[in-house]
Amino acid sequence: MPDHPSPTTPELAVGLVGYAFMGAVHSHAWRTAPRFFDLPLRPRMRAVAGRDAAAVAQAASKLGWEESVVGWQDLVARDDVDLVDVCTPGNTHAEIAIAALEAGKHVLCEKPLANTVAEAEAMTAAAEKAAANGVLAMVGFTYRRVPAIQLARQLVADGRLGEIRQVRARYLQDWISDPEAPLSWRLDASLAGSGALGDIGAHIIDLTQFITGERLTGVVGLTETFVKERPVAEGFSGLSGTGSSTERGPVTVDDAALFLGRFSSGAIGTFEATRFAWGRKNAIQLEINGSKGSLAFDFEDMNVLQYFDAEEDAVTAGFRRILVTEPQHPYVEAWWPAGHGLGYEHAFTHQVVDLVRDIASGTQPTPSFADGLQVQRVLDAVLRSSAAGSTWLDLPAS
Ligand code: 4PW
Repeated sequence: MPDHPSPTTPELAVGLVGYAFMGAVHSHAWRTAPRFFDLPLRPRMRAVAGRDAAAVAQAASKLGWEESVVGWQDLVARDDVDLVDVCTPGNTHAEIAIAALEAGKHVLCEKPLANTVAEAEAMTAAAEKAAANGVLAMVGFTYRRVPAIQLARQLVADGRLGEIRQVRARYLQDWISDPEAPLSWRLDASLAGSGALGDIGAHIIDLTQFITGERLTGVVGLTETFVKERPVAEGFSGLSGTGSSTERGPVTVDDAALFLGRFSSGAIGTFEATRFAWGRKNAIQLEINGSKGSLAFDFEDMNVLQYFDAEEDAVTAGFRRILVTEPQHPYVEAWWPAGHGLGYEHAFTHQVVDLVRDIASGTQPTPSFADGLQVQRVLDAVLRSSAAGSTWLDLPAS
């Protein structure tokens, strides 16, 4: 049996910055992608960078990186790294990504692209300059790579929904519903930029635009912070952790964000992002109504896409539950037999597959930093609209 991937396939040496929840799932993706997909470049998990020498060394061994490095600067400066994968809080994205691009490294950057529009503009300018030299950048709106989401986009593009009229998008989690849940970096505006809005609302902005092929042209927003102070966190892993009982600190981001939006086609949408929806763990619920039918998706049942065809006989018409696990469905052929289903981590693997293929062929990966900047403008407008008492704000055409 030949080795897979073949040792003669040229290498793509990867350096990861950050090794918490996102760093772990990205590590899994880099390790898994070449084992299930034929790739033109062989990802090599060269080094992971972090601030604490002992912790980053332990992460390297646990997650499968050859070496650990203290400080992202040393990683970016290395000649034996071709791509820098940025999995740190948003306040560091611009500095790391721009330095990496200037050093001639391809970049994969977690979402939202940045904490401010100005940072996202600087990153996009750096990415556009680097692209002229064949150095490519992608922002990690990973849920695009869920097979059911890809299928939804295909159905819309094929005209199966007709003219898009309404979009209903909710991203619901509950991990801070308890007022004693500790302060994570995700609740600190200086690190995260915004709260539920940027962390999870950014995904539904990207997803609805991706599926419909439209851009938001204006929004009106309403945000709220229900719990203003929380125990200072001692340790955080994923979305849970412990807090000290004595010291408390301020929550400086939105706990929940609602907004209305208008799309370039004239379609209208409602959006909701919250981490206070008890019982909803990672519910990305999308519903799209067109002149000829509807689509519905819920990430908590992520292998399913619901499709209603309004042209069917009314007597038997109804939402069709499409199990998106057939080999003909996007990405699925590389995995398991029909019906065996994929999970959260597979979308990250698909993201790596597409990025590696684009780098090998010199194609601009999507979503690009320019796409990330456009989402950042929407986030910024929602916050500004809310602060101004929920007034309508138009977005620049881009
Ligand atoms: O999809 C979400 C992410 O973008 C995850 O549920 C957690 O929130 C981790 O980061 C964000």
